[in-house]
Amino acid sequence: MGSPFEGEAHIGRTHLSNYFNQILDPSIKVPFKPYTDDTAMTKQSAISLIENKSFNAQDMVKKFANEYFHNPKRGYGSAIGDIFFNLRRTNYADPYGPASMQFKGLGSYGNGAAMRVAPVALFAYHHCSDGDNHDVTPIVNLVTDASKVTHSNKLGYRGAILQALAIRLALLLDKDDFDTISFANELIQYMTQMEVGDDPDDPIDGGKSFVTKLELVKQYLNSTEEPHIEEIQNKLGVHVSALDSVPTAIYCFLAAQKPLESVPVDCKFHRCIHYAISLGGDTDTIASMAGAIIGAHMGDEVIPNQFLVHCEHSEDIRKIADDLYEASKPTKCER
Ligand code: F2R
Ligand code: MG
Ligand code: MG
Ligand code: MG
Repeated sequence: MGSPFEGEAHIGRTHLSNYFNQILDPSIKVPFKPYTDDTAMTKQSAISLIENKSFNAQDMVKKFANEYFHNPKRGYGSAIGDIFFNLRRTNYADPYGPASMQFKGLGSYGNGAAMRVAPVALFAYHHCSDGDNHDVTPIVNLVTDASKVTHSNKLGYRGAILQALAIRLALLLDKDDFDTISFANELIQYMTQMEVGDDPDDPIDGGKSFVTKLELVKQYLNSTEEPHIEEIQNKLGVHVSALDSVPTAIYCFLAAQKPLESVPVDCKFHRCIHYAISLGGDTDTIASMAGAIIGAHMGDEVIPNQFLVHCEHSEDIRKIADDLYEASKPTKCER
């Protein structure tokens, strides 16, 4: 739903309200929304977990590559295609090799691992819970492995871990009432542990911190006034890097828990997606990540049916979600 606005810096309020009004009005015929790389890779992550009943790196990258070669025109990141070409050329011998060599060995810090992580997070939550919902080690390990096949830069895979931990927390929350600041604080605690030992003077990524971004999220939540869009664009970020988009998606989920002056909409799910798109920039990805978190929190029954009828393959995706639930029935987690 966010894809028609991807890359736009300013999206007019009336323009966006009209977009949603048309989607919600069954009598108006509007163009069907094809899914982009975000959904393409989310689908294939889920299908691989379903077929293998576990994470299989080689199978998952093969599925990503097959989907990409079937239709490469779904707005993929400009570097990720090289990974698929190299994997296919080497017959998928080393599923982590091509990603680790990108960007002169630094790896991608794009948000591509975070944007597709929902099935991995849901699978780990259900499959590896082992009666202990406090231990996040299984989910962190599984997400790291599933991310590094394309995103070996620590900012890339940590963004996926943060998104997965937000999905896990959203599943654990009370549906009607929860404290948004405590939610942010819990994520800050996990990311602080992860960032221990980072060199603040590292010439490449020194000082780049998810904790700093989450502190900003807290500041916005504590403020009585809604932050200006320019403030969010410039400080929190609305870009293709995981650092400049995952905390923003989490903020959209948390901000949408209360009425928003800029998005006067009663349905929380709609408010969240609408708000995420209104920020501009990487609209399809930020909206889909915010949607994954609010979906985990509220369940699929809150998604307006009129949204679903406009989205390509929404019926297939519902079936994949049910199959994922079955395939992830709890066992003791092995790793
Ligand atoms: N790519 C887009 N949108 C732009 C064009 C879409 C348009 N609709 C069209 O087709 O005309 N969207 C998608 O890309 C994002 C996910 O990207 P992903 O999977 O992380 O890809 P990639 O290529 O690995 O990283 C994205 C870019 O980030 C920069 N970058 C990453 N790591 C870097 C590093 N270590 N050094 C320097 N730059 C780095 C590069 O520019 C990468 O190309 C989502 O928005 C998805 O919707
Ligand atoms: Mg996309
Ligand atoms: Mg994944
Ligand atoms: Mg995008």
